[in-house]
Amino acid sequence: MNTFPTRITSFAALIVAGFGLAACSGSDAPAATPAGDSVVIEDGWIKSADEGMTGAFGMLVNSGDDEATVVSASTDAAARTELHETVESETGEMLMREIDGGFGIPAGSDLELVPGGSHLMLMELMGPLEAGDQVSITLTFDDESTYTFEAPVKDYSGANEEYVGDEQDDSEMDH
Ligand SMILES: [Cu+2]
Repeated sequence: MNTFPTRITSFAALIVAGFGLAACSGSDAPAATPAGDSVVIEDGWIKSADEGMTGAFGMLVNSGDDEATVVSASTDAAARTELHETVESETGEMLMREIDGGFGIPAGSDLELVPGGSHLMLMELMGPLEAGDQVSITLTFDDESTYTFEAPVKDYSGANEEYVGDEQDDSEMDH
């Protein structure tokens, strides 16, 4: 028995099916919106400072359908930028430290970066940041997308929490 014609037919059907899948995948299964396109900052600002380090604040708003997680941040104004949270020590002192796992912003919700709470920490400032200056900051998300915004520098007397890495535990700085 000769099955050759049958094999040809099924092989051709497979090819057609394969093309069909390829043609459909673009429209039927769109990739999730990058976090960097779903998140914006509202009322972003940076505390003025002559040197050393300072904080950046604002409301991160996520209009996307998925949780967005900020995993790192950078700016030309500082040698490095960390994501900080503020916690209360056993003695009731407010201390800030790098947050584990980044800043999570729930879908359709927001995360407030405020003095005394979570914030971006600009470390090793490249120069003085004076009220009225504009600083560009880029956030990177866990899906590797990015979002860059401009924030004004403002004078502010608070946000002086002690940094855990400063003197309490020098090993915190070695990363
Ligand atoms: Cu900090």
